[in-house]
Amino acid sequence: MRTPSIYSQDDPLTEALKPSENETEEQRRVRLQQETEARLVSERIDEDLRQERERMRKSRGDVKLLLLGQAESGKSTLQKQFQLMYKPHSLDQERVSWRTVIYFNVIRSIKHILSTLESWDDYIEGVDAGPTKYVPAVSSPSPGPSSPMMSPRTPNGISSRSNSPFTSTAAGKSSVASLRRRLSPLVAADTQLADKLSGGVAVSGSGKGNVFVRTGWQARTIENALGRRRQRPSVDVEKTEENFHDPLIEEIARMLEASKDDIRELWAHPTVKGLIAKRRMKLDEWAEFFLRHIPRIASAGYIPTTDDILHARIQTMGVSEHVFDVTIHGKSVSWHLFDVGGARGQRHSWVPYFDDANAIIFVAPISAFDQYLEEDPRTNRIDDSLQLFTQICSNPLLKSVHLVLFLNKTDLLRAKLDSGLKVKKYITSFGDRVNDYETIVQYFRAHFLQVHRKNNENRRVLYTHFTSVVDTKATQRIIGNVRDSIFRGYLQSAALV
Ligand SMILES: Nc1nc2c(ncn2[C@@H]2O[C@H](COP(=O)(O)OP(=O)(O)O)[C@@H](O)[C@H]2O)c(=O)[nH]1
Ligand SMILES: [Mg+2]
Repeated sequence: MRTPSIYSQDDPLTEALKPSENETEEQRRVRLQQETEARLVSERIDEDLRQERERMRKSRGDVKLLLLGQAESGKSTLQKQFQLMYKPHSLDQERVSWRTVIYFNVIRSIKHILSTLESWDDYIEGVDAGPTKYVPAVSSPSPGPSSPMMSPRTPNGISSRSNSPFTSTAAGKSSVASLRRRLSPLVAADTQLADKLSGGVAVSGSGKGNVFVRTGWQARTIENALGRRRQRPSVDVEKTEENFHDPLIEEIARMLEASKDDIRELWAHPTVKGLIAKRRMKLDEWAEFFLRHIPRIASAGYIPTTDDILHARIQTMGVSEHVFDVTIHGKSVSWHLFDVGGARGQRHSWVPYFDDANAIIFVAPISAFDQYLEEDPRTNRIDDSLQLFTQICSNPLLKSVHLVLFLNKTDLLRAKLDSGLKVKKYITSFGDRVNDYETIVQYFRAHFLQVHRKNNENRRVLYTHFTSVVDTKATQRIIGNVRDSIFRGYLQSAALV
């Protein structure tokens, strides 16, 4: 018996699909099976198209929220807080893949400490040879022209023999040398880890030697590892993350466990502590967090906690979209959160998203008054944030967008002030104001408000929050607040339709 529905007189494939005159029973069975499969594929395509049309239709009423700000301002961390609040299970699914990033953060930090110590070794030798040698402050920016908005200052390397942070030079050097030797296999794994995370993609137009990930890297990290394992027929793989084992990551986990005491010793080393205290060694902000927790992170069977994930650092490439269903007053609306790459070379990719954005959260790290852009070491970070904020406020495409400003990293600002840092040293226009937290945050806030006021044709409101987006409880309260204010605007515009 034939199944006529699939054939048509007009269909050019009719001839090809028509059964031959003397079809055997086996041929007929194969043909029918192929026809069924073809029909299923066709139905699946139709269903995908229908869903896409439905998504397009529905998304007209969705909220589109952009997270903007310079690199390292806290955009991706804020995105994780949204995820934690509105889709917590998805963060659980990713938990294992964050281990790769955290190991990478740890190894990069160790590498940085060791290479900084190496330059200080040279310094000590240079001092021994004669006192005139110039010593650059390690990883501090080179002096350059000062910038227009807040008259920031670029620091110079200061050289002084009496400033040497070394307590016991000979003993210190020999213990560092043996730590370096023992930690070298771990440090060497850095390149492989970087390759794994970026999938071998090198990106230009951003900071030096950084590793980027694209949307969905968490799932791909898991799939790649599973894919490799599936090729080995003797291994029975269950596709759950709990059973996910990447050979490279497992090897690094073993090395970390074996090096736990060495890492702890390096981190507690008086030379390292001295260099950090005298600001001759500048570690990434997250480095300190992970090195402090090394006994836990370097233990066998380590699974990242939510706090670890919030502190993990990996640069975003391009724009990644995250969708959440947000319910308020019994009404559920889809929110599309767009997290962007913030380095200068990445900013052009934001523009296509400006057209139909409803809201922006601009994230500006106010702890960064003593820091400079990695992609342009002459530009003070606060000044860059102000310039960027000016561009956002004055962009005609964004003139009716709901605007929220997060003055972020307030916890790090407090820590810097506690350690004796003076804003005036980096931002001359701060002048002789009192160097305390409250005065400083209000001073920075006033500058952002001024930018907004000068670029506010539509007389829109600017909602400002002082934040530390690694603090879950406080951030979730603020997210609730932002949600309410966006919804008020959303309902007003819906009422006008
Ligand atoms: N202590 C502290 N760290 C933060 C804060 N916001 C972000 N970070 C850390 O700063 C690093 C860069 O943040 P990220 O969200 O990746 O910045 P992005 O480049 O803007 O996406 C990460 O290691 C974060 O954990 C904050 O408010 N306080
Ligand atoms: Mg990011």
